[in-house]
Amino acid sequence: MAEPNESVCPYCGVGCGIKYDADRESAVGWKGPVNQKGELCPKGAAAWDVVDHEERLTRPLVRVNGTLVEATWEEAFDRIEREFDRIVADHGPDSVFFFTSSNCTNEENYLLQKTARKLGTNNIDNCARLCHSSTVAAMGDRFGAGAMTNSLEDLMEADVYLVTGANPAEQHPVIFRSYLLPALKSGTKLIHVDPRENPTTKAADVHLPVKPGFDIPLLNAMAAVIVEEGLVDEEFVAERTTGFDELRAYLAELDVDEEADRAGVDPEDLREAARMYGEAGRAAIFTGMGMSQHHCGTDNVQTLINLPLLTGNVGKAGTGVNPLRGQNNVQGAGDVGGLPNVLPGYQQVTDDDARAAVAEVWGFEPPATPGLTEVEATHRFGDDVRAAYVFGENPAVTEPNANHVEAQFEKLDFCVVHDVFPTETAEFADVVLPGSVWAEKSGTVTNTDRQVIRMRQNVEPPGDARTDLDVLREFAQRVAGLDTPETPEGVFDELRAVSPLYVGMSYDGIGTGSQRWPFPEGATEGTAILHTEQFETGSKTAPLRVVEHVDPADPVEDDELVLTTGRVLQHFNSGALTRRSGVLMRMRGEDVLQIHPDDAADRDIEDGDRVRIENDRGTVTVAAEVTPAVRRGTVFTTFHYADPLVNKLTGDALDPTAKIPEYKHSAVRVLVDPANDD
Ligand SMILES: Nc1nc2c(c(=O)[nH]1)N[C@H]1C(S)=C(S)[C@@H](COP(=O)(O)OP(=O)(O)OC[C@H]3O[C@@H](n4cnc5c(=O)[nH]c(N)nc54)[C@H](O)[C@@H]3O)O[C@H]1N2
Ligand SMILES: Nc1nc2c(c(=O)[nH]1)N[C@H]1C(S)=C(S)[C@@H](COP(=O)(O)OP(=O)(O)OC[C@H]3O[C@@H](n4cnc5c(=O)[nH]c(N)nc54)[C@H](O)[C@@H]3O)O[C@H]1N2
Ligand code: SF4
Ligand SMILES: [Mo]
Repeated sequence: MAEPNESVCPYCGVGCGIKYDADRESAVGWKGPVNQKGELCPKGAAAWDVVDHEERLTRPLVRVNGTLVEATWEEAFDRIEREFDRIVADHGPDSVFFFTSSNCTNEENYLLQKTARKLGTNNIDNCARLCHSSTVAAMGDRFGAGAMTNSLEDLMEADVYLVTGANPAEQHPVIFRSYLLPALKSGTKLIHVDPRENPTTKAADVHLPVKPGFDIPLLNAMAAVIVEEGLVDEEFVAERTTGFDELRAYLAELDVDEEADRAGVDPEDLREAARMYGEAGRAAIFTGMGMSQHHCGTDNVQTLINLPLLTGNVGKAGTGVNPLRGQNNVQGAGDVGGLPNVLPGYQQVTDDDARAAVAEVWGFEPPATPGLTEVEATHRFGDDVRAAYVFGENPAVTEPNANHVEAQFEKLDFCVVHDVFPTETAEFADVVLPGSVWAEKSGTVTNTDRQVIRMRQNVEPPGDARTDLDVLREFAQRVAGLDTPETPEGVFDELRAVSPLYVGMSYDGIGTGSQRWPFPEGATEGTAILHTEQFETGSKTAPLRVVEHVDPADPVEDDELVLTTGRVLQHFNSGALTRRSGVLMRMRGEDVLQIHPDDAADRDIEDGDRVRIENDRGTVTVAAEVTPAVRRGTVFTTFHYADPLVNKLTGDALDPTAKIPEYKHSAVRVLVDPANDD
């Protein structure tokens, strides 16, 4: 079988339509609900490379005398069943932790979270924890929903974009090219807040090169200018917010110049940005990892949310707060309950009525105590957590403080990795289960602007590999005695029955288009713009909040620089897929450290030199790219490579509310690698 059926790109949250093209023996775009002209970025265009790759896992593996050897499915599942039974009997269900996958479908994630809950634990989390959990916490608190407030289409109507801590030109390329750039060409202005100049900055009218970790002073200063210069939407503030007097009093005490200085930006540029945002008829915010991935990530977004509330920029076209989501289904993995504190549709596990409603459909009641988050769980491996099921995630590369993560994985009694490649995490597995990639499965994913889109199978999985849904169904049956619907459509129907957000959708109705949540029962379509009359909290008003700056977790000594990490266009996250694509590796084969010319000169570093980046947690070596694009005092690398494993340098600090790691601020020493002289 090789059929060019409409599927969805396995990479980012844009959710472009792709399918196999037999003539070209490659992936091509189809006219999807987002990539309406069939356009793809280089990653999507190279996505076939991973389907027929020679390193694909094609047989189950089990560890025998320390080595992973090929096994039958029967042997692999017998081992899993025995070990899970034993560990749960000895230590209880909360000794097991499930990593569910933001790279996989709603149906797959739904089944795995249901399995965990049948087993008696809420210990299930996904990469959203590492990504936008802080954004979701702040937006949930203020607006009652953590997702994009607006749709890509209506966002084209904005007069001003404020893009902070995000680089959509590289990370959400089809959104950037097909939605933002056309708007910019027809007059929309762009403010970019980022410590680096990158391809997004090239399109910007104002660039604020914020010091990593100092977004709160910057945003407070912008709010102060808005109040000081009379740019507040008084009618909106009166009708739709609370807490204005307190915030105004706080902002009146702030010295804008001092706060701009603290944030490391020019006060006049900051004032200009604040005026642009405050004077716009419609101003829209896009927010990314530069905001969310700090130990004050929730506070960062709390501060950000004051801007639209002060200026009336929420609840109408071309406005709002729009987190650009990560993987093709990170939105969905959370929507369907792949989180330790919520059931499908973000119903709290602590809510008796929600649990009872779910129990009506499931026939059993999920546990009432929230589970562990992903990094918290890793920190407890070998302690109260004894076993892990890792589905479509590569935490050995992507969790912070990688040397520590490695030591923790070694402490597990039992570890299952369910992936498509022999990843760095699979090195710690006792059993490896070969799953299916995008072209080999069917189901639905939910993209960044809440559109549920269908994936359709193009080819069979290779060798003995099985579709992920099939693997998860047998896992559910073996470890939890759970019978599950056979088809993705069957699972989707059950999901709708328990999730108020998806209840009005239908698999057929989605077709080759999309349906957007919230989609209430009996509605003819989903809701594009949230919070129009009232907020999703159910209240007409949302609170304004006073937020104080919090210093980054790592103190920075005089001879140290601040390492901030992120992404490039050609690679994706741990690189498990993109490092295996010949095309993408030819475009960008290795990592570099961006360093400012003055910082380089201070250290006798020349462009292209091998440099050592080190701190108490680890050392990595990369080539230096000496460039004024990165601000002085800050250096930047990606985390896409297993070598150099940049996460050896990032720390264990977590946001107290959302438990997101501080990937965007680590103190490091940078020096010329002595090996340069060899
Ligand atoms: N090509 C590509 N696309 C991807 C991915 C990928 O790996 N590669 N991953 C996907 C995933 S999972 C995600 S979550 C999204 C993430 O998409 P983005 O949020 O755009 O990703 P990042 O590059 O991590 O961070 C964005 C920017 O934050 C800046 N930054 C660093 N520190 C700070 C700070 O303290 N304050 C501010 N304001 N900015 C700061 C960085 O310089 C960087 O340019 O991308 C998705 N799309
Ligand atoms: N330093 C630093 N670290 C970071 C970040 C950062 O900005 N800086 N960003 C963080 C963020 S936002 C994120 S989201 C995480 C990402 O962290 P991860 O989710 O761990 O990274 P991925 O590379 O997306 O991992 C996906 C895994 O799923 C597998 N996979 C892909 N498709 C399928 C499929 O269809 N089926 C199955 N079974 N497996 C599949 C891949 O082979 C791969 O092993 O990294 C975090 N780590
Ligand atoms: S923009 Fe995102 S979804 Fe679209 S082709 Fe590129 S990686 Fe895939
Ligand atoms: Mo992410």
